Amino acid sequence: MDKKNVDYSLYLVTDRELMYGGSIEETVKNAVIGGCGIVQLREKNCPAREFYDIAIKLKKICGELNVPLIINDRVDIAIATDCDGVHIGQKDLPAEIVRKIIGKDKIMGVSASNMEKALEAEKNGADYIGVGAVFSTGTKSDTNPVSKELLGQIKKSVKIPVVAIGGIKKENIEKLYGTGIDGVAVVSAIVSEPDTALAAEKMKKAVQLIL
Ligand code: TZP
Ligand code: MG
Repeated sequence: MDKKNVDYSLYLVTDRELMYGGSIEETVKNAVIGGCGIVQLREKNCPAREFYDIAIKLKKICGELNVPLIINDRVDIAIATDCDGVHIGQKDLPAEIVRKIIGKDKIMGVSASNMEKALEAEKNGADYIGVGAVFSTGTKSDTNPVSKELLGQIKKSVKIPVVAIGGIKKENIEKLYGTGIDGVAVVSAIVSEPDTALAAEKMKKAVQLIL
């Protein structure tokens, strides 16, 4: 995996509780077949062993399909499974410490919902930033709203890729047009749909119109 060549345009974030049906392996596989270029394993309230076991299975699937697998929050699990990277938020370990732990070749994504945190994330070694919530979402409760204007300003102010997140659907994605973002990260718009591959395919087409 070359972290310089990651396709951030459609970024899948998992949540088993929101899946329409099927296994997490099938869901991820179909989402990637449908067009997701990167996958984040994000399972809240998941015991370490279970998290590890899922990560191992997804690593095989993502590896075969040639897309990076990123682990949310858990630096230990990212290292234990030798996944492609880790995604951390403002309540997780500090970015500069995570960078030291994982080394320079792994991908580190950092969530930021304001300019200060975005600039800080870049300075501390983030490879990309996740910016949101750009729309209202039922998937995560403690989100800060990010306006289209702020999203565009953040994109202009950093050199690393910016991925928008939060309530993004194929029906509202056009509202992000003109912000210059590098991609959108979605949970429910893909995993909660009955046909995962088709949902990803439609999202991919919609996102290509705004990038
Ligand atoms: N971070 C900010 S909003 C969000 C996360 C993980 C949830 C996005 O989920 P959805 O279902 O795409 O709104
Ligand atoms: Mg986190």
